[in-house]
Amino acid sequence: MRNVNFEDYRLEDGVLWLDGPQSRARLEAYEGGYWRLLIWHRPEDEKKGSWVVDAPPRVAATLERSAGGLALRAAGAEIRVRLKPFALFWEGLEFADLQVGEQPTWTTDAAAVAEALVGGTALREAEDGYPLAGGYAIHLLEREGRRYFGLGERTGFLDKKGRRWLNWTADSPEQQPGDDPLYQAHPFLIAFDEGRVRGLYLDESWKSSFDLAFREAGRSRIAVEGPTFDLWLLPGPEPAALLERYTALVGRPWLPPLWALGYHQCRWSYPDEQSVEGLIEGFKRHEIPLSAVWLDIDYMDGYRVFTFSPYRFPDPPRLVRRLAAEGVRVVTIVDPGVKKEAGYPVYESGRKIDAFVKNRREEELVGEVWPRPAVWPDFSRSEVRRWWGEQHRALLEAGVAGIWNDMNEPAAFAVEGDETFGVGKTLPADARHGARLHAEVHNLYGLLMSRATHEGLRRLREGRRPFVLSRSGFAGIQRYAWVWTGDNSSYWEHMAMSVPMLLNLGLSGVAFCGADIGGFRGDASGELLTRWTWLGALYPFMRNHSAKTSRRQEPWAFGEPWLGYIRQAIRFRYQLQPYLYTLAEEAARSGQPLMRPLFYHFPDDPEAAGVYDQFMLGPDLLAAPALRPGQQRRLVYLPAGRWYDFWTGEAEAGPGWLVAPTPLDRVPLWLREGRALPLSAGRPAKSAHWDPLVWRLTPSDRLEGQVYTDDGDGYGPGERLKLTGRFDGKRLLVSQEPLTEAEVLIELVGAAEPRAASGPVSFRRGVLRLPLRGGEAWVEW
Ligand code: MIG
Repeated sequence: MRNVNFEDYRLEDGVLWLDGPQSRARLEAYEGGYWRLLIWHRPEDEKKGSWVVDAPPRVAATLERSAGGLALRAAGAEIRVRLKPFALFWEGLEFADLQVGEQPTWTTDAAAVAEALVGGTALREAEDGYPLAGGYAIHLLEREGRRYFGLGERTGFLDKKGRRWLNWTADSPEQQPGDDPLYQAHPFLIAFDEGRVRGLYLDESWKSSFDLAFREAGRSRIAVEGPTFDLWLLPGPEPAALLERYTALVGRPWLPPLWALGYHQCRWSYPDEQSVEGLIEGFKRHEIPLSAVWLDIDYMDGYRVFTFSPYRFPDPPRLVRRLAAEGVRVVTIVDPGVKKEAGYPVYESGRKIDAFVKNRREEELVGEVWPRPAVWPDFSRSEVRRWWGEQHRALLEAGVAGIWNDMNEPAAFAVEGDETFGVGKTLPADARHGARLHAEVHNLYGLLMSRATHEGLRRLREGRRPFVLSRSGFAGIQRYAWVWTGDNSSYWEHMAMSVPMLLNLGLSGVAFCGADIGGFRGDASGELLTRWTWLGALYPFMRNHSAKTSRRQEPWAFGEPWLGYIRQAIRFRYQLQPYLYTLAEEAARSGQPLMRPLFYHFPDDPEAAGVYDQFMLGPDLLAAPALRPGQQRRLVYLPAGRWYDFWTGEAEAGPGWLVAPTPLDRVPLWLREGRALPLSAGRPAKSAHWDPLVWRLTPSDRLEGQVYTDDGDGYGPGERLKLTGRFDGKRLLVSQEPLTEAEVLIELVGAAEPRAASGPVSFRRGVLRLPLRGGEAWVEW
């Protein structure tokens, strides 16, 4: 690696251009306080575009020379640059020591790039420690007490400092605590210093790495193996502001259909019609609500995507209708691998448009995955995405409501030229996507596949919102798909790890995500499944899923007493729907995650920043799940303010730690003072016009709550209902606006028997209930 320095500079149209012997660079300012640093070498990269960024309007920066270098200002923000040795100073972050690969790998000749990047040292070194030979690297000087968050889906705890993380999507069939990378690649890092956050987004799809004070305690290193270095700097200072900015850049989720927020049941596999019907019977018999059944790979005819086995699923539309009558949807898996077989329409029509990825000799690249032999669509081309979207017609005509994209890292069991067979493979980095190398497109494969799926569903299911789940993804995946965390196991450790994993996914813009409840591999137990279902009731995506080789883990699999607790947890999920849906609408509007670490709302509380096994669900609920077998109690940290036990109404004053009991019939939850939480009666609802609507609140001097309501699907208008209240120590008065025709109830936790009230009062398990009539209700003590 050689150091990069710059010798000349000029300001042109408010953009700073830097020139040096090895590289050129540009520093641009954008509306919203963003800066973008682009470094390149090949002339054609001067115009480098982006696969995901929707750039806001550029603003002209002004330049001033100072003793230490250059000061660039735009819209109240400032960044300082030193040319030699190159350094950048921004928002308390200091970047220095910019390096370029010893043997620059970039040339205009794809074959030469492939040789250098792939055949040569780069990838091999990458495996044992990833120093990344080609490309660029920049260092970020460390500061004591700094924490790092984001980076998408990762093993480990909440703070990502002290390890190095690779961005290279990979199948990870047996996750271990130290594994990296997993299925997703999110080159988005949040640096947290004393309550203030800012973001770094490396807009590069090539393999990249973030070494966070690992090799050297004093500095971190961001490296990319491609020909350019494209870094966006995003100011906070609050986490919510940063998430809003980041998702404005890479995309926000769409408002999901309401049913997607319900409980999902999956298994590899429910292999035939009878097993699906038996499953539905089970849910009915045990009085457990259910939103969707998922069909894994065995529904297909010989793993041919977009087909049903004619023997096991002789009449899919009839099955879907029977399930619909019970309010249950069907979601089917679709893998990218297409069976290479003459006469198979998906293969034939794909070949007609030259849809498949090529090898280095420009022939169709052949490998094996579930179908053998298999070829892979090149989703980097828009005509291929369109063709792929069209293929969904067959499934949608059968009535399928959502699509599950798996194996899209892409995963392979075998590829031509490689004699070994086994899981964990991918396409060769020198495979061709048109003129591009797989090395450039690899990390985007899942994102682009989900995009094709999402856009196809939008076109083909007119007037209904798409639902797509994806295993792989890149920054911005939330625009097209929800994400689940892949093949975990039925370990208590994996349940515990799901909390920081999902929190960092949320902090990386993926608001809708979940882990397989009960664990995918291995054998669950009644207790594990109970605890996991209670935790999963708070995941943005709640799905129980298990592998072929695992013991059954449907809600009733372990009998009583577990079944009773699991039923309660799933019903509780439905009770939470109005709140979840309101948060979902906020996610679609401003990119805020549903599950948030404590520091998200309490950035100035140093104790909160370290908590990895508790979280906020939206701004109003704090959860501290039981994560250990036999657990009777656990430590809980409550940040500043008053908190009310969601179940008993008992009040606690934060900041401080308490020891809370962890009975099996609930997940420990606290309601923030002054908030009114919208709930439902706990049954699946056909629309988000909640009836009855239940406001759960605590007696505080000022109360506020909101709920988003609409048809629950489609693109009709929505409305926010607001609840406000006051309590003067004697009298509580609440009102809702606007009024609706639905029945509205008030639930007060932590209240004593009242003296008088505006309507009939009932008491149950410490909760006082009364109707809200004509938009108002009052209670007097
Ligand atoms: O090679 O479709 O992560 O959820 O059940 C395994 C079968 C392929 C991996 C997914 C898992 C799914 C399984 N798949």
